Amino acid sequence: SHKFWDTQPVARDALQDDISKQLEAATIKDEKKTTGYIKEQTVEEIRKEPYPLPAGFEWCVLDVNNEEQLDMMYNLLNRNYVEDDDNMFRFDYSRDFLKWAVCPPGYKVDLHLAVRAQKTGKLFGVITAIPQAMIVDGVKVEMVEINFLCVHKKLRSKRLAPVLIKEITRRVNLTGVFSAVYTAGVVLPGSIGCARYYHRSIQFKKLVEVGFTRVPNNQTMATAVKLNRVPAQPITKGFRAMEERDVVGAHKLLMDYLVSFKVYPALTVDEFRHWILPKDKVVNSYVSTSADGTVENLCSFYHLPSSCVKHPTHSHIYAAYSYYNVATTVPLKQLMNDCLGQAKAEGQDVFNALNVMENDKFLHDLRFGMGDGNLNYYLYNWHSPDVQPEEIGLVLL
Ligand code: NHW
Ligand code: EN5
Repeated sequence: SHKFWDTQPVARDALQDDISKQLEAATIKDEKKTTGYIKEQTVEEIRKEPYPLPAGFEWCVLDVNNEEQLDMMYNLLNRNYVEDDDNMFRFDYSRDFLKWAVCPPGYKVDLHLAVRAQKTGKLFGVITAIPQAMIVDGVKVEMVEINFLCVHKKLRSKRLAPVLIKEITRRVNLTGVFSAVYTAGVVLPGSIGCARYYHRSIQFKKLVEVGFTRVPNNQTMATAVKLNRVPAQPITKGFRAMEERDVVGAHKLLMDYLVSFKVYPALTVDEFRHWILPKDKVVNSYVSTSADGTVENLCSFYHLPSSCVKHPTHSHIYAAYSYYNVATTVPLKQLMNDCLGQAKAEGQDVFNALNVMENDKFLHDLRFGMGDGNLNYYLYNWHSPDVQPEEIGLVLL
């Protein structure tokens, strides 16, 4: 059982709880609707005072445009954030990445929440929320995306995470938003679907050295290195880095594509511009257009290195993560092979992708292998039918 999650408005196991009971009559008038609030609330009934913290700690917000505060957030995450199952690698989101990730159009500093020691000011916990409208089974809902929940290793298992979650919920509720979306490697109540991580080696030898992958039994290092070569030059005609002049067309291309999924973000042009325009060492995107400039193909990846926790010589693995891709005039496989070449040119050691959207169409043929990690997708206070990975049109950072 879950002492905290059992008190929260998230989908219960269908066996435990009747779906109809979770859908408040006020939201679901149409019997055929499969999606709606689990608990209806108004801003007026939300508590006005912050939740209490254990003695010696206080709430603060992080202004990531202030170098000192950005450093504090960076350091907490760099030392205490997500690791793989064997504690060999730990995500090392860069400072520029963090700024980009938490400051999309409409962000609120108040939702970059942290816990610090009263005396020293040292950070012990963080959680962030950014606004994002989502489409769930055809219904548009104002939500926030939750990310970067982290408690310092020295303060683990003391129930600080539920306090962070309750306080960010309260602050989000005060902005008139009552639902959220998030992903996690761990299984918790409220999951709507589960995706798998796949990995494509780019610097095969290094990945073996750090223990990220191994030489298959039937191969030598030399043959494995050869098999993992990627083309230096893109094959897709007119393939180039995306620019401002492509934004409106690429936005339309992506949104027209995303309608075919059961869960996806309702991106405005400004949000799309923020998330997709190339940013050095943060996000790369590429397009190809017809003669008149119509964007026909789009691919993108973000940069998320991991520190090698124990390795004596290699400090990091540089990983590109597949982001949003749409192919209309070439096979998706070809577009993604070109994308792999760009990731290599950008100095990446590995290209990671989830089996969401149509990624299954290229994973096998482009030599991706299944990783040992899962990614569970969650909704808070929004009922949704379960979704298969290929029905998910959302990639969170
Ligand atoms: S997932 C990455 C989460 N971060 C990490 O894994 C970093 C390394 N780990 C830690 O820092 C991406 C700690 O282990 C954390 C837990 C802080 C994870 N999500 O304080 P206690 C995100 O950021 C539950 C949600 O003693 P701890 C998404 C756990 O089940 N809940 O544990 C974040 C238990 O509850 P239960 C999680 O190890 C989404 C309780 O926490 C969780 O010291 C957040 C134990 O607390 C997780 N990843 O700290 C939800 N991991 O009921 C947002 C554990 O089982 C919800 N727990 O007893 C929406 C809010 C906004 C709504 C707006 C309308
Ligand atoms: C919230 N926005 O476990 C995100 N990564 O597979 C937070 N494994 O890198 C949620 N264990 O399989 C994050 N190599 C959840 C993921 C947490 C990190 C994580 C996994 C994903 C990962 C690697 C390294 C494993 C090291 C030992 C992995 C094998 C790849 C190889 C490719 C070729 C065919 C054989 C397998």
